[in-house]
Amino acid sequence: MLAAAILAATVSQAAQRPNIVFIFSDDHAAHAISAYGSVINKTPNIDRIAEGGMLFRNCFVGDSLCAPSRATVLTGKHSHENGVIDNVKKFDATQETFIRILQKSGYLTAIIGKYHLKSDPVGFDYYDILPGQGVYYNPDFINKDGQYHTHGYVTDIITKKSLDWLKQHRNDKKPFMLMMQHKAPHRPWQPGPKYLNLYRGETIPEPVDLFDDWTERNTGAQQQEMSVRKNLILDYDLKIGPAPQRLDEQQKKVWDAAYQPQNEWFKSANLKGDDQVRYKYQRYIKDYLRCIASIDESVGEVLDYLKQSGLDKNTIVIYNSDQGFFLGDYGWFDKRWMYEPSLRTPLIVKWPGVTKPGSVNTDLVQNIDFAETFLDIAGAKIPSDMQGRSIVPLLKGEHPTDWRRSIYYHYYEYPQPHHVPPQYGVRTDRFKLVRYYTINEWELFDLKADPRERHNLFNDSGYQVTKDHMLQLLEADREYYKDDTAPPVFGGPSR
Ligand code: SGN
Ligand code: CA
Repeated sequence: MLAAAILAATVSQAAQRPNIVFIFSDDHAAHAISAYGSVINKTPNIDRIAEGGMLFRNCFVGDSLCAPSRATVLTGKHSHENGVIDNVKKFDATQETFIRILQKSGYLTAIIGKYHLKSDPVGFDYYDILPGQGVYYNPDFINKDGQYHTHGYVTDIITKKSLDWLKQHRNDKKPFMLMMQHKAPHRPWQPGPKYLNLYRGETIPEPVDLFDDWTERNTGAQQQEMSVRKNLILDYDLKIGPAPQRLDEQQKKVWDAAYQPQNEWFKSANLKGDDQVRYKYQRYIKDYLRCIASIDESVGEVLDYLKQSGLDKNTIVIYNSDQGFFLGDYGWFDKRWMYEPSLRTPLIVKWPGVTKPGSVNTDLVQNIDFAETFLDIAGAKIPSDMQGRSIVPLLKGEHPTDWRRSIYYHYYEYPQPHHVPPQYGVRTDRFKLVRYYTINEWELFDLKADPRERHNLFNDSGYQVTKDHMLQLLEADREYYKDDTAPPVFGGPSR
């Protein structure tokens, strides 16, 4: 009798557990989402998630790079703990992940799209992933039967696969977690046929520091290879050259019709110096935003399907990216730095009946929190060695008084690609301290007074107290997260 009652309770509890659709894009900076106040594009469908849910203004990554971020999402641990400190290392899939626990606790689990962790996905009932970085046109995929070829545009294909999977499982008894992971808007920013002419004839606003010469920054910033001026490749990045070989005849025709006239113009214009930088920025940013237009359309299709099927009532929808990106900010493309444009990542969560529609949270949240959050949502036990904290209370509108006061960051990959110096640091709601430990240089910023991080206050005597406090905080965070993979803050090379 009692056993039957317990079983009934468990079953009804299980029946109430929400589904989760985690939409994860690649390199989509928050400042290219209109809900975050983008001045360069509109994302009406991503904005719908924010209108119905909660937008996190201060969500950051622990290591602004693809594979490290993905390993962190799965494990709830910083790079040094999960082993994926760069895009070269293979993820050790024998370690514990939230998805394995979710699966064991009765969730149906699936991943579709970019995985990028080198080892086979573990903990997924279903997977259909791009090999490595994947490609935009006519991509290969890998499922349990092996690698196979597809035809079409990658964002559309991932969307169709995801919708098919949802349709197939909409009536299952088990709750599900679908990780829908896009390639876009990653380099080389190849737009889909439908959006190749978006923004034609328009001028996208330039960031204020497109012409940054980095003289006010650390010496590593002068040696990077990610500048709009010098490092964007004409044919590969800016499409000033023949159409990519992967395209079929029809796709080539549409591509050439879009790019050839401008390419002719560019050849005859003979632009020099800053004029050429401006032109490169326009070509770069328009293609990046065109890729996002496809993502936004995809989000709309998923939201529409959830609504139409009735799944929306008990499905949490999350929009996030593996890191931010420089959109000409500081004169750059790419990511990696602890600077704001690449440190921040969009996080928008719509949880029916829980998140207040149109709400905004400003607490310091990090991608080490996601695994714990998913487990909390599922009512599963959170392993004690996961390093983040569930944001479920924040989603409910609460602000725990003991919430973290700082986030920790550590980037490793050097020198290829892009020559960004290894760095670790700490950020509070107002200040940021970064150490480039291989060149032993430091930066301290007051983000309130200097949001574009141009004025290094590390040697400013007026900020001595802040500096000491931030140094203590950095050491404390390194200890708390057990990171001994770089020189210590105190007692290492001199400051
Ligand atoms: C590729 C890109 C880089 C990019 C990395 C990492 N070059 O190597 O520009 O920084 O991916 O991106 S490309 O010529 O291959 O496009 S990540 O998102 O996977 O970390
Ligand atoms: Ca990425």
